[in-house]
Amino acid sequence: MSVIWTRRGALQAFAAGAGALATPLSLRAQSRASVDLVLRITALPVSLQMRAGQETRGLRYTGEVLQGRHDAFRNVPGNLGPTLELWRGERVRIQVVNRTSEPTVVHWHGMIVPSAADGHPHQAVASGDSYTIAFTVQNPAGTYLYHPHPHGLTGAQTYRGLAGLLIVRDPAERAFGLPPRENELALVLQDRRFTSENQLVFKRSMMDAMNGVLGDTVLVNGVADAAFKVAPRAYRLRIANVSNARIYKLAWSDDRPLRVIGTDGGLFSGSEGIQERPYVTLFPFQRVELLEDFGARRDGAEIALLSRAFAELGGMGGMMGGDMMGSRMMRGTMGPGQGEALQLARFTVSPGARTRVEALHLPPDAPLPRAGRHELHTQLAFQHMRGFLNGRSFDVEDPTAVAQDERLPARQVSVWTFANDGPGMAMPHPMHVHGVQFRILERRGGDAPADLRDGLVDMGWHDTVGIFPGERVRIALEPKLPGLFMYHCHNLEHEDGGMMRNCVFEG
Ligand SMILES: [Cu+2]
Repeated sequence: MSVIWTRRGALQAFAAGAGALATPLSLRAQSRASVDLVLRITALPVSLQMRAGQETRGLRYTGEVLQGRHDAFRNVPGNLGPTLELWRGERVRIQVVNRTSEPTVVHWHGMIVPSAADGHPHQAVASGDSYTIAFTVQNPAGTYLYHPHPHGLTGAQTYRGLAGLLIVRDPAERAFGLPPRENELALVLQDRRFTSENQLVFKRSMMDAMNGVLGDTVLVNGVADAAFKVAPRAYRLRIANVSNARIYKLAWSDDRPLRVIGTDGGLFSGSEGIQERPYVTLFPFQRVELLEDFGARRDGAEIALLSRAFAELGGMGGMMGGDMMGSRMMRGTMGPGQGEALQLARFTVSPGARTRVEALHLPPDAPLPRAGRHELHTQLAFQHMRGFLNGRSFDVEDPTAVAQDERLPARQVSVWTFANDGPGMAMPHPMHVHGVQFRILERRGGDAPADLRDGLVDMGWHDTVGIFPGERVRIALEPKLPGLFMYHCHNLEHEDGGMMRNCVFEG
């Protein structure tokens, strides 16, 4: 007997169970052979309009629905993969087709998926090949990503256009008082450098390999000079930093504070509430969700989302003076620097009737692990153009190698300390752990820079945490699925430079 799993059925199951896997066991057993969605994602070369003038050559993901909901993919205008929208509890099968000229593999960033589906570099397939993975969507509603993860090629492939948003939705969100779908905007931020013929400029100097590749043009959803017309209403803004190395200091041009309602792993709980920040510090591959009331501005108002200037953070810029002078000097000789002021997107408020902004009713608190019996400690270092985690780099000869201090139990809370105090060059490192969402317990030592500190959003659930030079950050994590996963710096040039290791969740 086959069970037909309709959206309506899923909604009822959620209403009754309020959990990710509310399907009764018997039903799950009966329907094991079937899936809700069968998708195909193809990575391929493209040539398209990314800014005024000539077309730009790059790469891109395309998406097709082979079976199930036809609204699973939403196309994005520029050089960015389609947005994949999944419902919590859906069982998904995805065929990944590699039509690029290099090996590649897709990682489902922030998603709790089995090790076999995670997109580890050793799972990369050659040009012309394909592979298929399957998972059940366990994550809470939130803003996640998919992007390539072949060792040594992640930076170049992502830079050339292989990346996309993955939005998880949950019927339970309807009770939260969030803006409706038509008042929701996703903004994927990527900085790029172009030649005068509009071609992408990737790594071209030692500086790029050390600091990570930075651009002077910010693409939003794959296009330059992004502009949006918005209604005078409250919007849910999902902002994802999908830049190889750039840290953004997000702010509104009219200096209104940012109202943060969620992070990498979804929405805040009721007691965390709305967090107001004068600006938000967003490291590579972190996401943040904002509740922005454009109705608080006058009709026709023009405002911009900016990245404000901040001082260089160690690295080569820091060595050359660590000030704006040094940064400007570098720009002239070596390309754009970290911490430069940039305009990201413009918003024009359409005239119209203001509606009262609904009060938010965020979900109850998720249990917050504060301590774990198992402790891990990893020292971060960047030296001689390579990244190190406890003195080790990713081992290309033995890509599934795991050391004793990289093993932790599944289904138990562990506390993992990342200490950015290793030998070599002092620089910030956004650390990412696959297969989990974690809590940030504390930051100690090496104060976060004064001009970025107030923009840190450390509450909520995260899969990537920015760690400043000299800092020790402790996180608590409770892996749900056992198996081989990874942890690494998400500055893509650091990751490709070996600052990546395996970890095993045992159980
Ligand atoms: Cu790094």
